[in-house]
Amino acid sequence: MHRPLGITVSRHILDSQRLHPEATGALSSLLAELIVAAKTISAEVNMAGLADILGMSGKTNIQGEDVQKLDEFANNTIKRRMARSGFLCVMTSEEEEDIIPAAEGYEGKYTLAFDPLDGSSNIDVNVNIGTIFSIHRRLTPSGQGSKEDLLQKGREQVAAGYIVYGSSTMLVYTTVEGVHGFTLDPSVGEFYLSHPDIRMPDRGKYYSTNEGNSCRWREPMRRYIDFLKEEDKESSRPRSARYIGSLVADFHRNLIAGGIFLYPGDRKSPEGKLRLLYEASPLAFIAEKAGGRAITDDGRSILDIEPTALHQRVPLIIGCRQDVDVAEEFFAGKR
Ligand code: AHM
Ligand code: MG
Repeated sequence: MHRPLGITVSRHILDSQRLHPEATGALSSLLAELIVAAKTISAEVNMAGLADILGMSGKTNIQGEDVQKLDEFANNTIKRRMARSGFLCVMTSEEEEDIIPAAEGYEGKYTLAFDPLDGSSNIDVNVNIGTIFSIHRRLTPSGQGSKEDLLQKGREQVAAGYIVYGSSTMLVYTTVEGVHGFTLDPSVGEFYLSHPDIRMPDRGKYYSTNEGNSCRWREPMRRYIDFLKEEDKESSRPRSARYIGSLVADFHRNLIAGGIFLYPGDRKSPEGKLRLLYEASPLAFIAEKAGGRAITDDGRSILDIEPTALHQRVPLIIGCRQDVDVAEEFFAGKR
């Protein structure tokens, strides 16, 4: 088969680095290590379901290795690889209560917040899941990093991205130079540039929210969703509902095809469900770089929130700019 000469993600990262003569290459190398972890997770995700068949009683596989749950596998893969990458001082993961310091002697100048496998309810049922990451420059001067290094505003991110394990595996990342998407060719084991310079449409076709929670929603959310379902040709309503229940997959669809995702606070969970540091903040960074917006249900910009805890939750409204603007008016009581 003839394969076109594609731009690999490593080539792309190095080319972006060239635009910054002052860059040391540490961020590029960090991303390269993270991408190896992502490919390892992708391979394991593709084997999901076979583990029980190939393994003995689900505990060990035919190589005699322990069969781990996928989210545990993803967490260990990123944590172990990145702790010795030499580019990080500290990490935080959705799967770990405390900070994860870099291995002694391997401390570097960046921090990493990650959700190893997001969309946990979809893991065992062969529906799209993803990995999300957020990178900041450290604040403390040297040695192993601390919580303080991780509790930084989203606006200060130096890079953010996600990997969606879908009908194919895709990586989407941004540094300062726009948002770019890469698709994994599993036969070569390389991510190739497939979606250069992604821009979100100004207005979308879809809305994504868990309507099963509507009995707990506050008034503005109910009214906004009702509004999206009304018929009005000029404003492209009614909108279509699409909800996978994996933030990465729902966000990815809205990024490419256009839409809005909402997980507001409600009567049961005033702060919503999603986590600021490794879910909302990196996706907000990507959304803004692609021309979209991300706010809370009281109109604060997600990227300007000062985090106070590693696993803090935040109400999230994210998507196409005009759609978020209209939602904001509803939540502010202006409509
Ligand atoms: P998780 O981190 O346990 O996977 O939870 C986060 C997920 C998101 O991917 C998704 O947007 C949301 O939870 C779905 O929640 P719900 O099942 O309440 O609709
Ligand atoms: Mg998650």
